[in-house]
Amino acid sequence: MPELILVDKQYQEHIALITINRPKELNALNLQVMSEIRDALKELDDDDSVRVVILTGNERAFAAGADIKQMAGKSAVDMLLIDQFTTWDQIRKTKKPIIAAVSGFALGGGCELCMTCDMIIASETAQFGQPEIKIGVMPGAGGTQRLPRAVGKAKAMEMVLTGRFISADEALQAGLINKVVPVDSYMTEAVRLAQSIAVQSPIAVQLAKESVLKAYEMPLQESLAFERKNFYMLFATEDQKEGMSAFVEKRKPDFKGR
Ligand code: DAK
Repeated sequence: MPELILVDKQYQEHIALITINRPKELNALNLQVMSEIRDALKELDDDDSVRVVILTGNERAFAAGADIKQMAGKSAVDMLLIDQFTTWDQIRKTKKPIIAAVSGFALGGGCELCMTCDMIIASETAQFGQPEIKIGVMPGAGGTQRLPRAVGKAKAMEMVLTGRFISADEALQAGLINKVVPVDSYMTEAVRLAQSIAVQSPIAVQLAKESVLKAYEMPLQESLAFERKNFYMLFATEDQKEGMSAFVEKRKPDFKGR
């Protein structure tokens, strides 16, 4: 049983919720939290009743970064042997869409964890930042790579080199997040987005997610070829027949994920 996160497999129909639960430490991501998130995502990925996952913290903090107290005394060799990257890579490989519902601080590893998710819904109080520079290091879980792809080089460079936090509004304008809503409705908004994905064909959603991610990982010609194969593959599914028949018959499709 996880101790530092809460997992609700049936938060809503087809929607699971993972809540990071270290409120006193502003949800600092120690090794145990990250392993528990990884394990929960793997279990939810394997569960056909789940179609979308929401990852959240609490109103004050999504996560204020990796646990500085746990990292402070580590040597380079300790960090290498702990090999946190494998855990982060496994999270990135989750097949189902993950929506980060963010309020308060999303800093350092917390910001990187949001960016490892597929979409971000933020409350007006959310603050995003990569403040690692202020403690003598730099982002290590994708912050120097995913942030510039999301907000462009100039803003990413400023955030990474000065540690400045940006507000939810600035993050929205910069293209880092999907939507900003009042603090009392960020979970409702995340659920609304999750529901609009959960009604689609799960298999099409999975292949579409995989294809969009390739836009960041491959040269254009290769990712276009990848997209094409996934597109063809969907014509082998019952959901494609159902989706197109339903359109022609003017009814709602009933997707089974087959
Ligand atoms: N780690 C550990 N404890 C933290 C923490 C953190 N990141 N952030 C906050 N806390 C703890 C505080 O120590 C405090 O604990 P007590 O003193 O009460 O025991 C409690 O949470 C409340 O925090 P504050 O008293 O500081 O609250 P304030 O409202 O005054 O300030 C703050 C909130 C978020 C501005 C401040 O706490 C802060 O600056 N926190 C640190 C933010 C930060 O620097 N984050 C980046 C950490 S480095 C990797 C993957 C990821 C990473 C690295 C490698 N690999 C895959 C290899 C990531 C690195 C990082 O994230």
